[in-house]
Amino acid sequence: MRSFPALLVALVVTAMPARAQPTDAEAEVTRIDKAAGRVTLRHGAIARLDMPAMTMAYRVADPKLLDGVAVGDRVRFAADRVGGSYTVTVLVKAP
Ligand SMILES: [Cu+2]
Repeated sequence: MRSFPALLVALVVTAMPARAQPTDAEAEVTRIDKAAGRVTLRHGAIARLDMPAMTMAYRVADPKLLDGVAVGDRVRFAADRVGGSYTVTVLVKAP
């Protein structure tokens, strides 16, 4: 059996879930709108974004971030301002 071409290996590695990335705050998911790529989070203070605790809707950088996440789940997340919209870039279930 032939070994995988290097390009295929590179594609597979790129498609694998990212390693544990730093998160900014813990939150509770209060609403998910997968079609619109939005999630509403009741979150704690986010020092890096100078944002107090609140409930707000975020865009998600990738709809796949919403896979396996349900309303009521405790999550940890990271967000950034992308094109003027607060956007969730990392979303994982809280341990
Ligand atoms: Cu907020």
